[in-house]
Amino acid sequence: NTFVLATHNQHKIEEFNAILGELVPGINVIGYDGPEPIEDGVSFAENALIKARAAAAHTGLPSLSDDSGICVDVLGGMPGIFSARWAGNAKDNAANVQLLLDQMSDVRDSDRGAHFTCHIAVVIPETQEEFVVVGNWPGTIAREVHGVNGFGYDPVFIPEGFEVTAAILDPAEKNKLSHRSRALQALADRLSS
Ligand code: ITT
Repeated sequence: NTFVLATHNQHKIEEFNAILGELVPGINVIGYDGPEPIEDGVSFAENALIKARAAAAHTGLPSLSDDSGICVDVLGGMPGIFSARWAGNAKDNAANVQLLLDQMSDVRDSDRGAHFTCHIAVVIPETQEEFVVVGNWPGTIAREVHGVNGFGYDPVFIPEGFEVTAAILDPAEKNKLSHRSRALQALADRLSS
């Protein structure tokens, strides 16, 4: 029941642990600091598989990965798989968020729809089994940043049914509703069947 989680994003690790602990009792998720593969897939699913396969090959253990991002309707689904490096540099999240706000500055309220997506790949070396589960979280893009919780685009994402951004929500509340929690729910269903 031990899985390697192939991510270098500490926020994802924290959310995985918070969500999975409640969902799949007894599951043990350990970190992975092996080489980072080049994510040159053309879809979230491909990139998730690239990361999980690399961790499985490196460790020989059942491996999980999370490829996620924000897809904005009026931008044809972008930033999408480029979410982590939308402004060119993966380390500069503030620049990514600001660029998105700038691109949306003339977009009216009714056209600001978006969703977060999370694709989780599972690779089990022993059985050569591979699959991908998906979770989406619909909402809209705010006009300015609000809140300090979460990470990434949370300060500009207003989840459907709310009037505040995901970065204002309590982390426990985000973890009940988010794309990551929906994908992990699908994973739990799959693992228990
Ligand atoms: P790993 O590849 O090491 O897992 P990464 O951060 O580079 O980490 P991705 O390529 O999947 O991962 O990029 C995901 C980006 O999408 C992330 O950096 C955020 O900008 C955004 N994102 C994903 N989930 C998010 C969430 O729950 N809240 C806010 N932004 C999120």
